[in-house]
Amino acid sequence: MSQEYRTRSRSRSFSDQAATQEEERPFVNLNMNVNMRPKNQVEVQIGLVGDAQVGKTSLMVKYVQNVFDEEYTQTLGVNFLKRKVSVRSTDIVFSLMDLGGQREFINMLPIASLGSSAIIFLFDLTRAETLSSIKEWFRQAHGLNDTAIPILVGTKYDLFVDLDPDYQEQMSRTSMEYAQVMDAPLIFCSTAKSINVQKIFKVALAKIFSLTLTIQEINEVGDPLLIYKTLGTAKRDQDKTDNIKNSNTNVTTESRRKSPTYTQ
Ligand SMILES: Nc1nc2c(ncn2[C@@H]2O[C@H](COP(=O)(O)OP(=O)(O)OP(=O)(O)O)[C@@H](O)[C@H]2O)c(=O)[nH]1
Ligand SMILES: [Mg+2]
Repeated sequence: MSQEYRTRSRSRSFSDQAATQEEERPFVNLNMNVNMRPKNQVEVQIGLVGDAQVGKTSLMVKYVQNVFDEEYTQTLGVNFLKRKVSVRSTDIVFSLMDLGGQREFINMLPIASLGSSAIIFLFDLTRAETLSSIKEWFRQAHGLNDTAIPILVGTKYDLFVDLDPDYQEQMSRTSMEYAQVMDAPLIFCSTAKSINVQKIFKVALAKIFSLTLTIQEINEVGDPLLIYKTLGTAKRDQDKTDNIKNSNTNVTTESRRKSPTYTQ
């Protein structure tokens, strides 16, 4: 990393990131056709997995209820929340399945994996070992459902930016490598400071339905990475893309993924 970059990175205060901070929008798009035609509805299940305390429940609750709680409440088993969003003439109902990260709940991994169109693999940017654990989470979830789109999410970016720049660079580069191996879009987020939270689900939706997304990528080390264009691009089942136009359809896909090989 160049000295110039280091200086820039170190001096970057959190308030500098207002540009990347997200506006909170209504949870449900209330735009309706004037003739009140019933909309098509598609239900999409998304699993959230990763080590204990990486921030899975916080992310889900922030996305659905726009609330962030600093207190930690361990998830016992699986939490479940729904949120509806509108895309063109279709209502998409996200069913979010959040699995407690303690090893004792691993027997419930099928609940978060089977039937999911995307699985969000979360790690804590301030704890490198939680990124390492992604290998095992991915191996197990992929073994249960090799058609789900994997999304790799680094959490607590608000704390990460205050860490040593060398650590930031190492974590960023290693997570980029994991994302490549998993063929997973990579997103760094802060639930506490509303950075990239909405975008995680926009990327998931775009990948599931092969929609074009115009959000700009962020790929400079030290920034809240948002890399998705060339990742998660394995050939989609055309039926799946068409499902967005059909009502009351659960989304399924054909098998498409190889087992990964990591270098770290
Ligand atoms: N600073 C900061 N803290 C966060 C963020 N996201 C979550 N936390 C905190 O991290 C702790 C753990 O968050 P949880 O969402 O409960 O973690 P979890 O992954 O659901 O944990 P398990 O249910 O045990 O698997 C809580 O104290 C949260 O407030 C974030 O973006 N920034
Ligand atoms: Mg939890």
